[in-house]
Amino acid sequence: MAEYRLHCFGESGNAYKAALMLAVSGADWERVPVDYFNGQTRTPDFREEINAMGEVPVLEHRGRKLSQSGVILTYLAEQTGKFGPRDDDERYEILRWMLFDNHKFTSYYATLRFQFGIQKTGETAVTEFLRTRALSAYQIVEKQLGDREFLLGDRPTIADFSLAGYVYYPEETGIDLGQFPAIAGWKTRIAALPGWQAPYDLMPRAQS
Ligand SMILES: N[C@@H](CCC(=O)N[C@@H](CS)C(=O)NCC(=O)O)C(=O)O
Repeated sequence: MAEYRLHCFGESGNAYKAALMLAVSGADWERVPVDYFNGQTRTPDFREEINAMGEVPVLEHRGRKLSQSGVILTYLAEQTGKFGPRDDDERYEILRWMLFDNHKFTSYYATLRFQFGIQKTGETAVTEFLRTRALSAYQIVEKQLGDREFLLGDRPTIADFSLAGYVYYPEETGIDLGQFPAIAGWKTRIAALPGWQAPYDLMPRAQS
């Protein structure tokens, strides 16, 4: 058995955050596929045995079961000694960006992509609202990356992997990403890290 086991499915960008960290830090890990589209995360078994919150990612390591991508990224940085903070200021800065990501950058964009790009709802009042909120979060990240290679400066950290969760997915959101050149450059720099792979190459798709 591999050292780390990640419960995941390909369409989950939150799981991709953890998978990406495992990949670029060269960890020994394996995927445990979760059948999200047939309701596995909503079953009593999953909630009792894997995660009471009914979500992926879940990371298993040496008897621990961890959920929430921010917790998993923090844990992996500590375990591997890679991509973590170098001092307290960086620790708070990483936490700040990961909280912003979970609340605004990932959540609106991921929900928009799920509705518009996967469920194919077409344009609705909800997708319009989500796109407005996602665009606002993208503009904030665009500004942050305007004079930096990565979120904290000249080296990648787990904050970058958190915000990178959904940016490589191909599904349509109705957002023209061409208006965010700094984010495009940042994506290219992350994709150049040894071990980087795109989401559907790193994790099995739940939907065929
Ligand atoms: N804040 C959580 C979000 C996790 C999350 O939303 N996971 C989704 C997949 S991307 C999920 O498993 N949803 C299951 C469900 O809603 O039934 C994290 O960062 O890990």
